[in-house]
Amino acid sequence: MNNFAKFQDQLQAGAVFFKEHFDPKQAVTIVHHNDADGLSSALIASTAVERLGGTVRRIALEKPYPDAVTHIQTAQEEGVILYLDFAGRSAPEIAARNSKQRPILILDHHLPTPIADPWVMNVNPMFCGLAGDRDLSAAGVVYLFALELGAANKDMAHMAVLGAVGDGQDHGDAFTGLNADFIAAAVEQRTLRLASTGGVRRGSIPRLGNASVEQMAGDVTTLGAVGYLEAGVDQGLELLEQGYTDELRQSLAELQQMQQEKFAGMERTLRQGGLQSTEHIQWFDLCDAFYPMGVKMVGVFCSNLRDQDWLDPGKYIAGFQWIPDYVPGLGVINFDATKVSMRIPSPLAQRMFAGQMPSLLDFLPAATQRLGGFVDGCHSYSAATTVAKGSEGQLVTAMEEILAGLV
Ligand SMILES: [Mn+2]
Repeated sequence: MNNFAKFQDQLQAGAVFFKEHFDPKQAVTIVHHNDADGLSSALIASTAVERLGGTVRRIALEKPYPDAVTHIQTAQEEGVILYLDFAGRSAPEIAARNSKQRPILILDHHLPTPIADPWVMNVNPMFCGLAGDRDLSAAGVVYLFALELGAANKDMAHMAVLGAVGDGQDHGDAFTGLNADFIAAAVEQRTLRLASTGGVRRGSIPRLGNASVEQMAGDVTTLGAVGYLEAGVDQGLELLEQGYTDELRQSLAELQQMQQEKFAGMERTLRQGGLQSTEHIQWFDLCDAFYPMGVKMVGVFCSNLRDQDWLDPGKYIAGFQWIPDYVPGLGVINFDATKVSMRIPSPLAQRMFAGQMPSLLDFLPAATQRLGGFVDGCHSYSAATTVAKGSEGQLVTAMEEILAGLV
C-alpha cells in the first residue's frame, strides 16, 4: 500500500469515529491554530459540520497549552472536540486530561506522537510516510477529512491551497505532493485561477473578489496572529469566507502598521548589540515588547531576520516572547511561560535538508523537555516550544549540550 492509500485509511477511520460520536444537538468544539493554515482548517471543518446539520464553537489557540486544554475539556459542553493544525504531538497529554471522556479527533500535520485511546484519535500524514512540511498542510488534512464526510466539500480545495501557501510549503520551489492535487482540484472547481506566470502565489480566488492567493494567506495570518488578542481571528475567518471589506482593510492597515513599527524597533535594538550568541545559536528575548501582538509574531520576526546580512548565516536563530496570561474566548489563564521560536538561515537550512546538520527536531524538543517545557507544532526548519519564564538562557545551554553530541 502506498503512503497516500495508508493515509486515506486513517482519514476514513477518523470520519467513522467522528460520525459515530457526532450529535447535531451538541455543538462540535473546534480548537484551532491562529494562522492562515489554522483558520482555513477551522473554516473547512465548520462548513463540513454545518453541512451535516450541526453547529460549532470555535476556540483559537496559539498552541494547545496543557492549561488551556484542561480548561476546554472540562468545560460544561459535551460532544466532539476537534484539534486542528496542532496537538498531534500532544495526543498523550490531551488524553490524560480527558476526564469527561469526550470524543477527540486531532487533525494535524506536525510531528505526531502515536496514541492508543478509545476517546482520542490522532490523524496525521506523518504516520504514513508523507511529509507534513511539504506534501500538505493542516488545511489539506482537514479538506481530505471533509471529503470523507461528504463529496460536496470538494468545493473547499482552494482553502487547502491557502493553508499550504500560508505555511510556505513550497520552500522556494513549486508545490508538490498532495498540495499539487489540491491546486488542480481548485482550478477545476473554479475556486482558483492561475496566472500565466508566477505559480500559485500569483493566482487569484474568483469567489473572493479575485483576491490574490499570496495576499489573502498573508492577510489572514496578520488578522489571526497580529490581531489575536483583539478579535482578529473572527476577522480572519470573515476574510476567508467573504473576501475583503472596507472594515477589514482598515483593521489590516492598523495591524500592519503596528507590526512594522514593532519589528523595526526590535531590529534596531538587536543590531545595536541585542543579539546574544553561543557556538551554534544566535538568540534574543523580546519579553513583552511585541504585546498585544500574539506570540506567533516572534516566529514571523525570526523568519524575516533569517537571511539578513548582519546575522550569522551558520547559526540557528532563536527568539523568545512572553505568552500573555489570557486566551480570547476562555479568559485569564496563568501560563507564566515564554515561547521560543526557531528558524534556520538559508545556507544552514540547505545543509540541514541535505542531512549534514541537525534539524530543529533533533534538539529543540529534547532540550525543552529537559526543562519541563511544552512541545508541540515543530517542523524540521521551523519550530517553537514553551518554557517557564526566566529559563531562556538554560534552554539555550541545553540545546548546545545536545548539539555538541550531534555536530
Ligand atoms: Mn500548519
